[in-house]
Amino acid sequence: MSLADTAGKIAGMEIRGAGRIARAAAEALADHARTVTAPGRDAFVAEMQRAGSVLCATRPTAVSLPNAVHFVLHGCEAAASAAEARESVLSRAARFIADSEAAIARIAEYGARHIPDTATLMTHCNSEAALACILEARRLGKDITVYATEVRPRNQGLLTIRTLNDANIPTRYIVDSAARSYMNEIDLVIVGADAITVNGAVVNKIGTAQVALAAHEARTNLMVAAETYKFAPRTLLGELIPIEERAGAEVLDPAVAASLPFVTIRNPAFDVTPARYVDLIVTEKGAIPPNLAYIVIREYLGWSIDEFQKTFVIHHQDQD
Ligand code: RI2
Repeated sequence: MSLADTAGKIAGMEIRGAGRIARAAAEALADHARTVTAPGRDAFVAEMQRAGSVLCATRPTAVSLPNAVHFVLHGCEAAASAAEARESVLSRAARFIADSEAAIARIAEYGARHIPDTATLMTHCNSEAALACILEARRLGKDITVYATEVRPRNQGLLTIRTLNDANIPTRYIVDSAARSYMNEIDLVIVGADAITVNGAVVNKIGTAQVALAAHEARTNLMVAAETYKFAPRTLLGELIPIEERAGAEVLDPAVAASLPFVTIRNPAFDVTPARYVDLIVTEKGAIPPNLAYIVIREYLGWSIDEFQKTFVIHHQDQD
């Protein structure tokens, strides 16, 4: 698939889910490296960096996207020739994709351990990582029932209930606003993440923060399933994760909207759940409490505060 095709499909959410868009970006960079005809090393590297920027610009919130691009292009600049740079891109893209798939399997294994033998769960949106934990728990013979939300406006809940149904898991499909009404019946909420900040705040599908607040109030635990490449190094010095706002037409028919000149539609795709409402983050390296997010950024993504202080201006904001 061409770079423009992949970028268009990610922007239009034909390819969606933070992990899937990261793998699609890695694959697009590899395809681009195979086909690009830049004259010489410098031109090749510049073209690959341009391609990386095009992909990163498609969806601003999921940090898996820039992390994947950073991983695949890392070392490209140090290559002695265009051929060497191309080889580096191809092998790192293949490694990212394989590692990402292996990470999901590991998260499933670790996450399932935190699901009780008999449990009523709630999930919001359609997270590959969160569902992997639920499916693994079921595979282990646990007695699971899942409440899955609808997820307005894109209805990703439909994808979730199909997957759960195919696994013969009893599922209750509810509108987003019913989350609190059922929370007292829920043993554990499991969601994915598009980004996790250094202070352990979780950026995920719009509505996650409300579900988390309801869970907190009902004393129900909330577990986040997220690969380490969902952690956001740029938040080390206080930089905020941008929240993507999508077209109003996803929420309201444009013809209806046009008849309401005083009404403006707001359609943020994500919200931020503060770390204090998150009990556990399950990564492929193990489960951590949210306040250990910095360790993941330092140990597994290889970013230290020193490196950042050399690169970025220090901000003094906190995302939470
Ligand atoms: P996995 C999705 O974003 C949802 O917010 C989901 O919770 C998150 O990515 C993580 O998904 P969208 O693309 O990577 O539907 O766990 O906006 O699949």
